[in-house]
Amino acid sequence: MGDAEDNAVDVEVLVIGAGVTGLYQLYRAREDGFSTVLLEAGDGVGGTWYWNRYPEARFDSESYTYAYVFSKELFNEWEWSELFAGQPEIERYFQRFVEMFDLAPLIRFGTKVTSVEWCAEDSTWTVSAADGRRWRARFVVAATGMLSAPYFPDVVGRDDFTGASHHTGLWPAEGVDVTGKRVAVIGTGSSGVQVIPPIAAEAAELVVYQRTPNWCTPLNNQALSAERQQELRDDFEHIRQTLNTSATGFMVPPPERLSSEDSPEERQAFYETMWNSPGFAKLLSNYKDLLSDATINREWCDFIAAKVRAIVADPATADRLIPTDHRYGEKRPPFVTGYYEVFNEPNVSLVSLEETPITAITATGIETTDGHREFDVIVWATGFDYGTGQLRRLGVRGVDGVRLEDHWADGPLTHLGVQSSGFPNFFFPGGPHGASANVPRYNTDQADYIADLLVAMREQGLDVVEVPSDLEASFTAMIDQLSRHVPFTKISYFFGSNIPGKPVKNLLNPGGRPMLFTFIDDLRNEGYASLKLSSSKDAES
Ligand code: N01
Repeated sequence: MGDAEDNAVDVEVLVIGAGVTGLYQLYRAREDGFSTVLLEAGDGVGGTWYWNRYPEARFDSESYTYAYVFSKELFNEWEWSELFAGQPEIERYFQRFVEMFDLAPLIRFGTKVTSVEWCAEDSTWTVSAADGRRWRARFVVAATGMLSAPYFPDVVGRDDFTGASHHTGLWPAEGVDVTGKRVAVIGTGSSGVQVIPPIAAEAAELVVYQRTPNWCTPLNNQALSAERQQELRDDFEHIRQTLNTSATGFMVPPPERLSSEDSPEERQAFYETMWNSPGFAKLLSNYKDLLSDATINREWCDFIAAKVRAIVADPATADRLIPTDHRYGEKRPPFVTGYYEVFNEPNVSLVSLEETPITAITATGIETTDGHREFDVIVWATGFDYGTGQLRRLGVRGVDGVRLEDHWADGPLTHLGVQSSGFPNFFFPGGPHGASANVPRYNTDQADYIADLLVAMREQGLDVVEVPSDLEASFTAMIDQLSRHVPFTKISYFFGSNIPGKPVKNLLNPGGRPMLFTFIDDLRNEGYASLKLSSSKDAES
């Protein structure tokens, strides 16, 4: 690589982001013998589990299905205390991973990347941080996360509020004291419905500002006993095999029955079993035709609605908590613990923003068309600029200075959800056209693909990989084509529709893991011939 007269540090593989994907990519790069460094804006590891440290932030994938499974030693050593672990335990897990594999010397914390610029002369990327440090990297892997650019609605007066104001995705490390305070939570997605019960338990008054409700069902968390821990260890090879190969990346058994195989009474009993099952089982182990048969989906929704009405004492509040704009599975369903129950507490009330929209945030509170209320704390549980949010803000400038955000002006264009044309040697596992599966499983599939590709190139004496534009076009067209048949509808943030002005395009790969595996296998078998591989020495000569 070129001279370091500009004080840039030379490195072969530069990873951005110390979340589940970036840490694994760093590990692979080091194991594969590349010089490598990881730049992280925060002061600790965990990515989404570093930033989302609000009370009761926790997994809704079973803990051991989210964890790394490449290392039996780590799997055996780590004891998850709960089926769905909470944020502090998850953060500790990633710290232990870094410690066990001695990755800390390779991580630069407090390093906010501000630009990533391609230099055609020597086929390297110059990566700059906010404090002026620079690196010159052969390969850049931007593992910046899909839920990492917090979204604040553009509400009049948002900055005028003089009390404490926090987004769930940027929760302060020192916590937020809500004891005896008047608190507003805006937003009732997965984050909102997790943070509402613990706040309700501490606050003098909690007002939940809900735009539209979700189909929430119980998480059904439980402690993992010593016996269960041992069973998991004994079952490691099976767990690893299933998590590495299954379509969903979960251990949850797939659906067994069509709804038509059961009588109406049997279906109600089955729904009760589903209601009492852990996490995503309600989606993944439900009737085979749950998402394809509108009548059955309605029946399951009616079952949930009846549960809500049985839990929530005030019928008008219960009605407001029951969705009317989407069926089950058309948006990513949240899983809850004691959520509906809090609306029976005297200090908790619900405001429907469909009935009385917010008109302004003031210095002292929130004004809706129904009047003004004063608060000490406002919690913004208003979600994220999914998939492309962080990548579009990274200052990526490819061949001829083309900006990634311009290349994606009408929606992301990708190959395998890991590369874009005109951005050689730039990868974004966990970015757009990514996981419709258990996220760490899908993202580490992509990280392995990238790592294997770099090794294969090195073996051939090559070090530059570009995606031909026709390959990117055909992959993106296939995503758009398959998107006509997905359960998630355009009101889901998976289509970007929660962000004003964002192109409404599917940000997931509807073909999921099976399709990803097929593409990767084909590329591997053909020696990556569909990609444009070359040597940086050719560019220099
Ligand atoms: O974000 P969301 P999230 N005025 O976009 C509302 C993962 N996650 O942070 O539905 C008022 O789902 C918006 O209303 P509406 C998980 O993948 C996992 O909660 O658009 N309200 C909605 O209620 C999840 O899906 C866990 O009508 C406004 C909320 O804000 C993803 O993160 C836990 C508004 C945003 O909900 C995102 O969840 C937490 C406005 N202008 C999160 N704009 C686990 O358990 C938006 N809203 C692992």
